[in-house]
Amino acid sequence: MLIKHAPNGIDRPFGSEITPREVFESRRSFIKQLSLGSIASASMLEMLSREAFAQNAQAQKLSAKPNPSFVVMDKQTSYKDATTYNNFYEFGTDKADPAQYAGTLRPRPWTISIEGEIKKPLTLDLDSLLKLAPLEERIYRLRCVEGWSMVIPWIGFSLSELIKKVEPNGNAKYVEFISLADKKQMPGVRSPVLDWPYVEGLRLDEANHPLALLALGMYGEVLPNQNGAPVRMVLPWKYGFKSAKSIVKIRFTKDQPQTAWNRAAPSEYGFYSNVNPEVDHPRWSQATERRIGEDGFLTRKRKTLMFNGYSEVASLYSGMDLKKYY
Ligand SMILES: Nc1nc2c(c(=O)[nH]1)N[C@H]1C(S)=C(S)[C@@H](COP(=O)(O)O)O[C@H]1N2
Ligand SMILES: [Mo]
Repeated sequence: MLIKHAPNGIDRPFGSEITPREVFESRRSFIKQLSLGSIASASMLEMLSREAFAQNAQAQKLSAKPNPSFVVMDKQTSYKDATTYNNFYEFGTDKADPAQYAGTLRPRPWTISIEGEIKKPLTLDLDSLLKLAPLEERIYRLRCVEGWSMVIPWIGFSLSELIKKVEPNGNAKYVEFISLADKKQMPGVRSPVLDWPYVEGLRLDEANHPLALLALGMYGEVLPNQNGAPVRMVLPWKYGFKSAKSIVKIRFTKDQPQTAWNRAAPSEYGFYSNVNPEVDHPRWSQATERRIGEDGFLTRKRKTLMFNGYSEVASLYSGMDLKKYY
């Protein structure tokens, strides 16, 4: 890739994996033209690329190999719904706020630091993170604790790939995820709706489950800001709030992390927060859900499945009373 800096001055990663979508598409038509016998040079291609890039600086293609072991057959949620109906309180509490206000987030340059009870603490920039393990596309259901769900083609790799590299020591029992909390980039952080930064956590064995995805993209592109750019977790068997967005720090700890939602309302949001149709939220049932995009007046709700249908995680909780450890 020839472009080193985006026209708007924001640094973006240009690892070989990333190509702006329109550059990619225009390159395809360019190659088609070439095969039809037209003549062009590398500098013409670069001009074409710059022009396409300036038109749509956000949409950068991210290639990934589909992983058939992690695919649900449900119809995918539309890109539009997945990027305009969001929870990201750092940009406001309304579902439409993140799409409207997340433009001020600067996902590049970005660093993520891995620290705590590990033998090899690490600070990674985005390019190093993208190269840490092969990128996979996985189609996951994600269910919000509020009773709606989506089906999204994510791009990333198992968090276990990262855990392996940093070598947790004998004290490491939990993993804490800390999101960016910058008032300058995130207008919602000025409001005391949560005690910032947004913090989430997992037990180390949950974090090592292959389903636990460190996500860098969705729908074939880098993550849109409102979905947690540039790096987030996706934990499909847990309520959506466990999947922290825009992560700047991952910390390995001896003690169970104090998570943002657990601190805000301990009787409503537990540490585990596995999707469980048999354990109601104190203020509403969790037995059914509304699939975003299917919400016509006459549309029936779907039955919520234990662990959101990901029964392979059940052994992580054997012997635990999931009413107590909600
Ligand atoms: N930092 C941060 N991460 C967050 C949230 C948030 O407000 N802040 N909201 C959570 C909730 S409640 C849900 S349902 C999912 C939504 O992810 P999506 O917008 O990509 O569908 O993000 C989760 N991650
Ligand atoms: Mo949520």
